[in-house]
Amino acid sequence: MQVMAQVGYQYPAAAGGRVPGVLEAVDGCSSSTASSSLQLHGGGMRSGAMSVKLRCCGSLFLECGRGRNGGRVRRRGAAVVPVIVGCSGFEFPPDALFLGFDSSTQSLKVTAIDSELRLVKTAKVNYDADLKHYGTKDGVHRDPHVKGRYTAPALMWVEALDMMLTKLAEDGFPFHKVYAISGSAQQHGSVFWAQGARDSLLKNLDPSKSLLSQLQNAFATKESPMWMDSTTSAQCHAIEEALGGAAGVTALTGSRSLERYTGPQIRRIYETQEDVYHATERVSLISSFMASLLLGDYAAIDHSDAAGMTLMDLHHRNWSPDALNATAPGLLDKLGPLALPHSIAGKLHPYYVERYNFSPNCQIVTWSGDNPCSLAGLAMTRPGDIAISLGTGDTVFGVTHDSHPGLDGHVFPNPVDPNSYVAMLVHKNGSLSREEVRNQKANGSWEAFNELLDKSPPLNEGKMGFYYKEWESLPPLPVGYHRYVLRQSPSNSYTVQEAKKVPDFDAAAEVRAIVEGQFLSMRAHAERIGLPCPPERVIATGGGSTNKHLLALMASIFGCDVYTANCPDSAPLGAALRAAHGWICQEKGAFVPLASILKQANHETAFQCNLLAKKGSRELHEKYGQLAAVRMEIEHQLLEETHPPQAEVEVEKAKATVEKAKAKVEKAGVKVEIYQELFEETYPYHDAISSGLNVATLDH
Ligand code: XUL
Repeated sequence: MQVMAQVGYQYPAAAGGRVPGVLEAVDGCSSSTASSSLQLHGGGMRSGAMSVKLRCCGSLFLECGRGRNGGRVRRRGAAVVPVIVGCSGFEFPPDALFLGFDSSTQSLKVTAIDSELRLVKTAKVNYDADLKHYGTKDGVHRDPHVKGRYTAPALMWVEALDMMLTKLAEDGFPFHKVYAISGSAQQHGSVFWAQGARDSLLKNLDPSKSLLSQLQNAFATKESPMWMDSTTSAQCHAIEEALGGAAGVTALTGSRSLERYTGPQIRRIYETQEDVYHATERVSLISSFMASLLLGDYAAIDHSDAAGMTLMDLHHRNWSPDALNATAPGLLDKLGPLALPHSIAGKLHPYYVERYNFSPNCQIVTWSGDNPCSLAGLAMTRPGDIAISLGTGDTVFGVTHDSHPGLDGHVFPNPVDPNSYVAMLVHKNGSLSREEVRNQKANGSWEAFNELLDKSPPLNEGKMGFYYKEWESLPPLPVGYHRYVLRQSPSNSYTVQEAKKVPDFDAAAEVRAIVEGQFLSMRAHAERIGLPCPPERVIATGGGSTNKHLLALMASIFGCDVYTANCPDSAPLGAALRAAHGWICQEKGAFVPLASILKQANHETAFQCNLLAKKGSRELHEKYGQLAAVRMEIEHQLLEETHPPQAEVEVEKAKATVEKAKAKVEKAGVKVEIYQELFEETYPYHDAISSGLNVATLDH
């Protein structure tokens, strides 16, 4: 087959000079086939377009760092830019079903779509309610002794899969029609597989037994660090220092090194539970962990989810040796290979064929993170749109071609288009804080909450609140509520000068303050990372997107129409679509653009969006713009007052030291409570460093 494609490309500024581009085939056609038939025009420019002629279609990588004689020029910032050449013209088998899981913070969900992209089944296992014996609250364990330490039991996720498949079987779900399965999972969380788990357990799953009963000894630690954890400031700081500071690590990996990110979490395990680290054969993300259960083997981590680890070189899409060195020794062997998000991980393990009657040809498409999968589920192919997910935490994301949007946000490869990126903001206190205010001011009722919201005027008469029930990630502020009444200037706008801090608001003002405050913060930070402002559309998703009152306010603040998707669970839906996408790419032996799959359906699909709230007046949008600027100033002040970065680092260093000492004491069989008391007493933590060491020495 001969394909002509016009390909746009960009060199990073740092690549500099006149560097001819060289195309390398990576996926879909072999290197020799591609290079022997390539004709390139336009190399040597920093950005532009070129014509590409090749005999097959597939994913290609443009390497901007080779000399004219073909020798590799190693220069700083040289990048590999994925170039996708698409195929179109295909049909899914008429009876095919595609399954998408979502192993989220609070539940395991599943969504099935048919060959016409219609939703045919959804189901859910809630961890707190259906798996009470793990004792989680909101799906997590909060360590009562270590502030900010959040974990979840890996076995709970295993049992949830057992339970989900049993549930589907009881409902008579036609497993034999499933052509491919993919999945989504909460990002950043990690699972530490024990030495030997792959060969002795995973590969030998016995269909007469549950997964749970067979994987009891599969983990080096039963408690998995997860995204809500904030105990790794010291590790983040050390990693950033090793990688050229905040700017250096962001340029390399697409994000700052953040507490919830997997690299710092692994480093903390290495520092505080060295025996666990050495007993680990493979570290999976939750996404690749769940895929491994289905595969009966270790599944690779995909490029999109890997971008949330502080370990992957975003531009070359490989593990960065510098980042690995800054994290823990021997880590490369424990991570395994990386994979393109649309790649096939392998066939479903025979365990599921025999136990549930799946087809032996059912394919596992590489799993990814929940935010990347949501982007697919919302069919976000237009760069002018942004998505806002109102969940446990709130996220804002959109498609971008800029891989360096700044320190506030995160950038990861687009899971359905390796030629673009996703820019994202994460506010940890989403519904966590909204629900707290609802419980305190509206008797736990959303109806009462909405009535109060409607009672208070737009802009809240200058009453502005900051509500952090848990440690916030953006802005990085500790638990606390802060309320201000702003002064109105003679020109009628609100200013930060003479803003008065107050202890409380009345119920209506409090309810408006939390919602306006959260949306203003999203708007201001979204603008800072280069997301469109105002966007063409906001597509709202997640649990909170069913509340029209919230969406009306969102439309006023963002200054555009707000849509919701036909199916509010965009992450498992996106995973199901990715299953279909990966399957068709495999069938065609080439990359198939997602848009052409979505275009196939000439009827209403699960991926259509509905207009829920019309944009407000332009004047109000502008006034909210001024308020957003004031909010950023106050955020800045709060950061300076409550969060001097160096003190925070000291705190975390001390915590890590104490934990390490605690682990030694535990090993020596000494009671650890004494230890904890000592730690609490020695707060603020500088002193804890020395007291921690003293106790450890004493007990030995
Ligand atoms: C993203 C993040 C959260 C989790 C929630 O960086 O930490 O959105 O993915 O599941």
